[in-house]
Amino acid sequence: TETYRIQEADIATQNAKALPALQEDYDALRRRLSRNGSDIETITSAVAAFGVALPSWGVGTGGTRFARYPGVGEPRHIFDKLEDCAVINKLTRATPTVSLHFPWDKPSDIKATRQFAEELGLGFDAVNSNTFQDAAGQKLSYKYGSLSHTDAATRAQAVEHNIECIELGKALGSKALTVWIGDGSNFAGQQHFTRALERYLESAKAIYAALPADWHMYIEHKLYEPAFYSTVIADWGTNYLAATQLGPKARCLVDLGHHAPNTNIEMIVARLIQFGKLGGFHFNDSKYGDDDLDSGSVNPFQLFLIFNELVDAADRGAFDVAPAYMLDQSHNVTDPIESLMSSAIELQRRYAQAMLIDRARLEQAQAENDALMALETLKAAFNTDVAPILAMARHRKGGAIDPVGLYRWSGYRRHKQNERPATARQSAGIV
Ligand code: LRH
Ligand code: MN
Ligand code: MN
Repeated sequence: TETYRIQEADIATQNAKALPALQEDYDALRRRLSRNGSDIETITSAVAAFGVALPSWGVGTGGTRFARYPGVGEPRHIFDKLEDCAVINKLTRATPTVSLHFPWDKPSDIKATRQFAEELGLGFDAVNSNTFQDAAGQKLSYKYGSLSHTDAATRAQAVEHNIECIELGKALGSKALTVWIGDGSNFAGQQHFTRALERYLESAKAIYAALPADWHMYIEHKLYEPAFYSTVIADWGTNYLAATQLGPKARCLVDLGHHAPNTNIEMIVARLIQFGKLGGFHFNDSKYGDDDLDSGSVNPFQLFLIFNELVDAADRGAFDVAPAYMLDQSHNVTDPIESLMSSAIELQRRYAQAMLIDRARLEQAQAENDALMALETLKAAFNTDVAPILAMARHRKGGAIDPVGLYRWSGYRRHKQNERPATARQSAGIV
């Protein structure tokens, strides 16, 4: 069957209709920003250069442990997933890479996968290992842990899987491995805290030793779930210690949903930057726990404050390596393509606003302990509508001025419904 693709010509036609109004808004914003000494072109170029990796696991409809309600035309395999990721990038021009999760999206044919991605204009960001569930045919179970398991053979199996992920990543052109473990305990006394961390470190060192010279290993901490009493890498402090023990290639990954409620995540970001250990992000948003909601959908100000730290640090030349930006979301009630497009744009929005912050004024307010003026300075940037900058950056790169509008107009999902017939299992709601 024919494969439907949104055409460059479709984008050009739709953009032509939207461009006059955009140009008007952009010019007005240019004048407004220049009154405050900001050059709109500098910000537009920086936004255009911004990229965030898509999670391969995020393009299929997500679910909870209670139910999953798949949509139509869902991706069936890695090739369909890459095809969907390419749509997101084609319309937003903000998501040039994909982060794969193994064994969920383990390609059976690596060469073909890499070639298909290249044809679609996509590259690969960090590969993710999975030792938080048992894979089909696996010898030893991770029910009681993986890298920190009490049983040496189980730990070795988990190490082996991570090394295999590195090998797969090398063949795909990735440059990093993200390690998140579900290891922990559900009952007080179940696990010896110190010994469990010792075992983890020993295993993690074996993985670290297998990293190519130009790779990074991102360690992701998480407060709870699936373990509900303790987790081995529970917080950024433990994460920092582990990354420090491992060496310079090991860095901390901040998943926005992995902290206790009300934690000051932007300050954690600042601390990790200060001590050279910020590896990157899994962007998402949450109200209660690891909700994996769309970035900026619950707490956009927090996202802005995180970008404030990132822009401030970049201005100070504080990064030896740029942090890796990845989305990690679960889309239960929306079309994942729409959610991922608007989430990537949401990151660009907060990034653009963070660049608008009058840093001299902020510094002065801080020096004078003028708390109100400090907040006003941040709010002035946060309250600026930078949508014309984002749309113009997309347009100039060949993306859509209105990505969600164009996507809906294209009927992409309806085309995929025909091209990707639901299997019997899918229609029975089993997958
Ligand atoms: C754990 C996590 C981790 C996994 C992903 C699917 O909660 O954030 O990054 O790899 O979810
Ligand atoms: Mn994550
Ligand atoms: Mn998570």
